[in-house]
Amino acid sequence: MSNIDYSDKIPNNVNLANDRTLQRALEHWQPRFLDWWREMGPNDFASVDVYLRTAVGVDAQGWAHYGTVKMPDYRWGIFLADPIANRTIGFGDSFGQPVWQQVPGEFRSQFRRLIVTQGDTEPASVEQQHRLGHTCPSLYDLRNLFQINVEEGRHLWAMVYILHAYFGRDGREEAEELLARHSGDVDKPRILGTFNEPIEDWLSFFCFCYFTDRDGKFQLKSLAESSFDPLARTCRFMLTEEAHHMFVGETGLGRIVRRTLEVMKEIGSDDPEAIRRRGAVDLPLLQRYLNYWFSSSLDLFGSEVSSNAATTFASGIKGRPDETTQYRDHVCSDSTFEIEVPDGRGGVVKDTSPMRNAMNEVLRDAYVRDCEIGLKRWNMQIKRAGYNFELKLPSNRFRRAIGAWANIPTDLEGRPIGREEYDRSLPGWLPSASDRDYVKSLMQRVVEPGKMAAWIAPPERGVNNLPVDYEYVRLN
Ligand code: BYC
Repeated sequence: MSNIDYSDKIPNNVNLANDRTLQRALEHWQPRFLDWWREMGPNDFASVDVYLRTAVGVDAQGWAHYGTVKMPDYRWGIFLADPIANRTIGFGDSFGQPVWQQVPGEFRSQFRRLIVTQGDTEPASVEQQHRLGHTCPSLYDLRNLFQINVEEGRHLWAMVYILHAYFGRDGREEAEELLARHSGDVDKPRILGTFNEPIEDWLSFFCFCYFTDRDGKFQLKSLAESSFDPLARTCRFMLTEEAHHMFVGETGLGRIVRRTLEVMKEIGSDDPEAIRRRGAVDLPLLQRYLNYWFSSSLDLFGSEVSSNAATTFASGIKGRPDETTQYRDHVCSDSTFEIEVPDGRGGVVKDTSPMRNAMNEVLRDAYVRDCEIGLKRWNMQIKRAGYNFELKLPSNRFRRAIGAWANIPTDLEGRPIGREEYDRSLPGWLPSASDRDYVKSLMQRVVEPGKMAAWIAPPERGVNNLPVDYEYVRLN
């Protein structure tokens, strides 16, 4: 196992000290990163002590080391998963050949585009969550938010390392740009749509962690299959951290459902108004938030049929999640994939695409199946409590802004409908202004150790075997 050297200015397991030029370039970027963190990160909490996990090694024992840290002192570093001996290319035209330790010149721009897109999402999410700490429902949740924030910062470091180490001057310029674009900025927005959506309440935050971080899981798993080995190793390690972000989303939403069911039982009613009078989140309201964040996150997979996707698969740049274990045909040069597209007359028609061009859709399908797992769990809770309500994912076609269904009005089941009917129905399908006002009214900060806001149940257990009422953040 490669050890991480924490005596270095930039902790790393890539022997940075042996490459003075690269080390100097990254040490030059480091204060800019810290300036960005101070300006765009959870800066109002810079002086508080947070119980955080920091990686001290990339194997199972080393990556989860806990301690109390002030966030600006977090040791953001560069950690690659250990190399796999004799690894070969797992998919595409060069299947079976040795993986690359450098970027082949002919694939440079495609690699750069994907690495920049991946890197752009990481600081974007920190910017989106910039002010959430002020309205935390508990110290436990506040700590989880900060853990996610520092790790997204580290994921930015992961991509910046690859850009600096393998893309020369272009890479250094892209690394600067990653700090210059900002979520929601009119002139310099983040690259992908969802990362420009504001996250101003914790219900949105939990939905983001559940749906958007899960896109992160699928994209990172695809890049972890890459023939460019340093990128694959970087993404493999990022995935260990990403799992916690999805855990926060799934348990956060599950705790909201649990609390709502408790309130429904107490008042003996499922009337949304009555539930709101008790300060909880009624299930139809939750459903509208799920509709919003799920449909936004679906766009992150790109178009159903994409020549970019075909090229990156053929070239060995980006594979499918678990390429080796989940698929038998790793070349996909003559297979096809069936997709449903609008027929241009208000209906739906089946179309057949070469498999390579449909890789975004293959990923999206796997993603949707993964999203369904949490809903099954929450629906089980609801059913066990004796209620008839079922949370559902809307159709893949609903409210899309990218791909074949972009701007085609459909209902939640994906049936094409007229524009007027769509506009009329939307307030029932997505959070309305009054829904958002209500959710905002719930966002009162609770910072007494062990106490929870009235709209969310406590977690089943604390962090790292500590009790739920541990003081995870010392606000001094
Ligand atoms: N919004 O052929 P197309 C994460 C662009 S999340 C705006 O359809 P392609 C995280 C696309 O960029 C994971 N633009 O798609 C989660 C392209 O533009 P250019 C992030 C969009 O290229 C939470 C054009 O449309 N990682 O880690 O096959 C917290 C045509 O593209 C959108 C990645 O995304 C959109 N939604 O695939 C923190 C992996 N969708 O280049 C972190 C890297 C598409 O022509 N990225 N476009 O100007 C990729 O693999 C691919 O770029 C995409 C798009 C899957 C995003």
